[in-house]
Parts: sequence; C-alpha cells; structure tokens
Amino acid sequence: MILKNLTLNGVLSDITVENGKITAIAPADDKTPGESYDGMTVIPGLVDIHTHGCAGYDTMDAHFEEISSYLAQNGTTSFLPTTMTMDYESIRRVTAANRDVSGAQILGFHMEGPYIAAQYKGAQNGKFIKEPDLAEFKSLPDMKMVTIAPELAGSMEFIKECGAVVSLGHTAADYDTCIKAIDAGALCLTHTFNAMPGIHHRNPGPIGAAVQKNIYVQAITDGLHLHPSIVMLLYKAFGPQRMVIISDSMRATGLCDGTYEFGGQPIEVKNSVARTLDGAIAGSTSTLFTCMKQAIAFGVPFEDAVTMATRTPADLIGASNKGRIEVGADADLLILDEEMNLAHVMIGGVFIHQDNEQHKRYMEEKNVLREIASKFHVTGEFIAHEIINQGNINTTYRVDYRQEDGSVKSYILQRVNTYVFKNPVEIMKNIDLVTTHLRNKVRRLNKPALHFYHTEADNNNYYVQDEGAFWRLLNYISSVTFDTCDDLDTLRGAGEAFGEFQNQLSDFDASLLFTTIPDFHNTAKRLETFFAAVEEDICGRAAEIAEEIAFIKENRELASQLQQMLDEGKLPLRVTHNDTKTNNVLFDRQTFAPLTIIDLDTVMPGLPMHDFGDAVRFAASTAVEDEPDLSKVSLDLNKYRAFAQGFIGKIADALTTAEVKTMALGAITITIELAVRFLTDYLTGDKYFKTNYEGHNLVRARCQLALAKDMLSKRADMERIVCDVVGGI
Ligand code: GN1
Ligand code: MG
Repeated sequence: MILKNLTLNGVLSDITVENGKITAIAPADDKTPGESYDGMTVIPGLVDIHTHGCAGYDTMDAHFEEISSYLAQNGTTSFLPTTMTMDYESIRRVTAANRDVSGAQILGFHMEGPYIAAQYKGAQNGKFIKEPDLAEFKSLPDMKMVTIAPELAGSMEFIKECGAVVSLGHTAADYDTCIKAIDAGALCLTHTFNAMPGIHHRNPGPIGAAVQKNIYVQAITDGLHLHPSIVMLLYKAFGPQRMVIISDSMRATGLCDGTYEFGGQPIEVKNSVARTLDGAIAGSTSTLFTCMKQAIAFGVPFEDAVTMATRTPADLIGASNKGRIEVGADADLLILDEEMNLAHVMIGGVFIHQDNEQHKRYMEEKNVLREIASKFHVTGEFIAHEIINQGNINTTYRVDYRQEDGSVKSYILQRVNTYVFKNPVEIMKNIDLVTTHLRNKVRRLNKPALHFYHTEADNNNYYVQDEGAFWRLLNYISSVTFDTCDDLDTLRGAGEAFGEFQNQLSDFDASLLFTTIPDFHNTAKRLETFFAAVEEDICGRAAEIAEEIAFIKENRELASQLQQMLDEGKLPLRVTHNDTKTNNVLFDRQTFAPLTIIDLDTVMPGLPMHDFGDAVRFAASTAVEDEPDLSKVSLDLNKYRAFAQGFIGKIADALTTAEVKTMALGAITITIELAVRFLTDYLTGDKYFKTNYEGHNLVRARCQLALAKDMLSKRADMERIVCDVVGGI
C-alpha cells in the first residue's frame, strides 16, 4: 500500500508499506497510485516506556487488551506496561499475561520498584519496598527497564548484572552516588524532578549527575508534573536525543474524576489530577500524545517533541524498528490533520479502527463470561478474562476480579463439552462428592483443594445458559503444569500425586458415582467401535490409514487382555482418575512440588494400570502427544522409571499380584486405545477432540502408535522396572 502526499519532516512524501514494514519513502509523485492524504502530516507511532494503564485498567491487572486498544486509538503504538511497587507474585502475573492484543504492541515491561527509597516513594506503596534482588528480577521475563534507587544496598551489582535498562528514580541519592550508578551502567532518570531531590547549586543530586554524564531523562510533560519552564530547561540541557517524554498514565486516563485503585491504594482524581490520600501526585491522566502536544505548547519545536516521544525512547530500550519512519522500520504511523490532531493510526501496516475485529471478539467474549460468572457466588469487580489453552475437551478461562483492597482474585470458568459429557449434571454430582471427600483429607496435608462455587439463584455447582451451554466456576490455584518434563524428580512427584489421589479415594464408596462416560477405558469396545467406523468410513478417510488399521488388528488381542481379565473377575475395580496426563497435576511455581490434581470429570471405577499407562504415555514419551515427526517419538525408560517409582511407590501395598504384573501392559493398552480413539474421531469427522488444524487427530494417532510400537519393543524392560520398583518398597 502507498500512502501519498504526506508531509514528512516538512517534505511532501509517498510512503510504501508492505508486510507491516516501511519499504520505500519517496518525494510525492502524482503518477504513483495510492490513497492521498493531502494536507496531512505523518509522524512515527508513539512509544511510551512508562505507562501504568488507562481506560479503567492498570498494568497490575495483568490484562492488556483494553489498555492496548485505548492507547492505539490515542496514538501510542507500542509501550512498556509499567508495574507498581507490589509483591513478587503480582508482578510475575503481569509478565505472564496474554500479550496477543489488538492495539498498541507490548515491547516488554518496565518495573518501577520495589527497589526504591521509602522517602521518595511518591504514589508507590511503601509496604512492598525492598532492597534490589537480582535473582528475583532475573526470574521475571522480558523486563526491558527497571527503576531503582541507587543508594540501596546491592544496587551497584544489580545495575551491572540485571540485563535491563536501569533508570534511577524514587531515590534520595546524592550526586556522587548517582555518578557511581551511571558509571555502573544506569542510563536514565525516571520522571525527572518527580520523586527525587531537585537541583541545588552546591548539591546537584541525580539531575546534576544526569547532566554531567549526558544520560537519558524521562519527563512527564502533562503540564502538571513539571512547570513549563522546567520542561524547557530539560529540553535545553538534554536535547531531543536524550529527553524522553513519558505519560506515566494511570487507569483513570480516559475516564472521569473519581476514586481509583493504584498499587493497592485509593487514588482520588479531581479535575483530572490524580493524588494519593496524602496528596502525592499519582501518575498522570494524560496520554503520551497529549503530553507531546503540551511540550510543543511549552516551546519545544514540533519535530523535536515528536522525536522525544518516538525515536529516543525506542533507542533507549533498543527497539530499533520502532519510533522512526525509515525504510525497514515497522509501519507504526500516525497521520495528523491540519490542526495536528490524530486522524489515523497504523500499527504494523494495518490501520486501527474503532471496530477492530480482534477487539470486538474479545469484548463480546468478555461480556458473555462476565454475565456467566456473575451467576456464581464471586467477590469483587470483574476485570477481564483470559483463555487457558489446555485440554482437548472442555473450554477453560481464567476470570479475574478486583477486590476492595486492590488485589486481584482469579477463578477458573469452564464450559463443559456436552457432546462428550452427555450428562454434565451427573458429573457435577460426582465432583461434589469427590471434592468433599478429598477436601477433608487434603486439609491435613496443608495443600490447596479444588472448590466448585455455587450459583446464587439455585445453589447449583453449575449454571446452564439458555442455549444449553453448561458452565462451572472453581477456585484458581496459582501453579505451573507440564506438557513435557525432563526433570525426573518432578515426574516422580507427579506419580506420587496420582498415587496419593488414588489412595485418598480408596475408602470412597464407588457405588455413589455415576458413570460419566460408559465404557470409557473399555479398550475392547473402543476397538469394536473403531473397526465399525472403518467399515462405515463416512468421511472416506479409511484408505489412507491402511497401515494403522493393520497394526491395530495385529494387536487387537493384546489390547483387549485387561478388559478380558476384568470381565473374568481377575482384576479388582478401584476408584481411579482415568485422565492422568501430567498436565492435570498442578505444581508449585517455586518448588515444583505437586499441589493438587485437576480434571475430575472422569473419576469413576477403573483400573490403576490405566492411570499408570495414561500418565507414562504422556509424560515418559520423548515427544509431545501430537508430534508429527515420528522419529522423535519413543518411550524414555528413565522417565518411565521415575513415574513408576512415584505412582507405584504410593499404591503398592494395596495392589494385587495380577495388577503389578499388568502395569506395563496398562501403558501399552492405553496408548493403543488413545490412538484408536483419535483415529475413530478422524474417521467420523473430528467431532470429539478439539483440533487445531486439519488432520490433527491423524497426527495424534500416528504419534501414539509410534509410541506403542516402541513400548512393545521395550516391554520386557518396562515389566522389569515395575518389578524392581515393587521389590524395592
Ligand atoms: C482428553 O480434556 P483432556 O485433554 O484432559 C480425553 C482423554 C485423552 C486426552 C488426550 C474425557 O483429555 O481421555 O487421554 O484428551 N478426555 C476425555 O490428550 O475424553
Ligand atoms: Mg480431561
């Protein structure tokens, strides 16, 4: 696309944009085809390296869609969401939030505190202030900038080692300390003059040091934080290559006066000025575009003010494709009308519209989820949602609520797949019984337990929407999960967790449970269904899987053995989980100790060999469950042993000899069974498992069959390992 007749640095120009980049800039030429922007000016999209939020949202809410959309509409095309002085977990949540946003792009994060001086905390929350902690900081991904007070113990080492741009701020440091910090690598001052000592002619402080060393200075040029003459003083001392305009905007930006939350404290916004209850200014309510225009009004030449809000901040954080109109740079552009008001915004080569599709979809989904979640007993004010891409059956979201004290409480909201679970009410009855039974046991272990919330209207642990959509809400447990895991201790832990789960249910009366999916792990029946689907071949896909069919036929007898033994009464039924993928174990974020088992939909009478088998086919494989490159797929016997030690170690006392002897067979059986289930779904039109692409079920099935083949070749080893584990107990 060619944008024609735009004034660029005073020259009438045509700008070519291709694949999100600027690919040509030429003097305007009447013969060039394209959209004409007569009388309009083009500048780079603004880059805000210090913003806490806008439009009602704060970076600490860990949701960026609304912020990103509002910033984009107001000319900021990329930014560093800036965190507040708060606890580690709250900051970590921000860095883990979804960054696939419709508007302004996230270039990384700016961490403002907690390594700051209490005396100059400004609107930061003093409760969370602490000394620099390098290990903690390094565990937070994509921190591009950090504001610290250099007088704190450990600062100099932190500045040298932290790997981010260090900006000095919220500091009481004197000139000499700041010079030392700059020599150690500090590169910037944070909202210069605000939250630091000013300049005294014999005591020049941080600003004197910044002048001396010619580092970058951030300035909030909203007309409130700095007197216009001070804006000019900074401009004259530092120039457009060193002075960076920031907004330091907070969540009230774009909204009316009122009371808002900021870093866990109440903030009063009156006549657009935000203050804490002690009167400290608490960020601005201006966008970067407004700040830039203010700087121009105070006397900064237009082109220099633009540079200070675009190229200079981009250079400071090493974003060399941002903040400039040059061939090869990202096509983030603002088109201004004759009064220098914002007319059009382009991000990555695409014009931003009020009715942006991605944003609209997000907002629609949000409204639905807000409505559904409100049916349950929840506390706080709904902030936003995020999809959790896990599980092949149900659809799972995290929904976040802001509490009165400013903290965020998350819940899990899940839509149950009623194609798979024909009778979800029975599932919820099972879950109620099972969680009640488990809660009593888990309490003693001081571990978190799953809790399903009830609806306000009917006191059910589920809510059915008009169209029949079936929803449930449960507590969110902060944790990590693994799809693959190389650490043997963690795998052993997962085994122990599933083993413990089974033990905890050993005194549970199985007759109370509904069968949620009949014949779920009846492998013999699964095979029958498969061969019937091959016969019918309703999608015409059987011919391409001839090889797979042959393998399954060959192993039909073997894969049916466990079911036969069960039918003959040679194996006891126990209450089992039946879906023991290791990503159904939640682990502690720091210690990787297992916290709890999730996904209780299929808790039913079953065989422990199936639970063992399902877990090892998932976790002891050398590849993910749907790896297309079969040469990568095999059973890792070390991982297998680790899981066996954990799982069998916990339940061995209760196992019969027949169960021990068929443990390895359980792994082979369930791997073939799952391949058969994926293939049956493929043959019948992909209705059961969620798929991410055409042919996904076939890829999954082939991967499971490759794994089953490898297991068959290692069967003797697998059996020996089980014997060793049992013998060693
Ligand atoms: C399904 O929903 P999810 O991803 O936990 C399936 C399991 C399969 C698994 C394969 C109710 O589990 O049986 O092993 O996919 N659950 C159901 O990834 O069919
Ligand atoms: Mg499941």
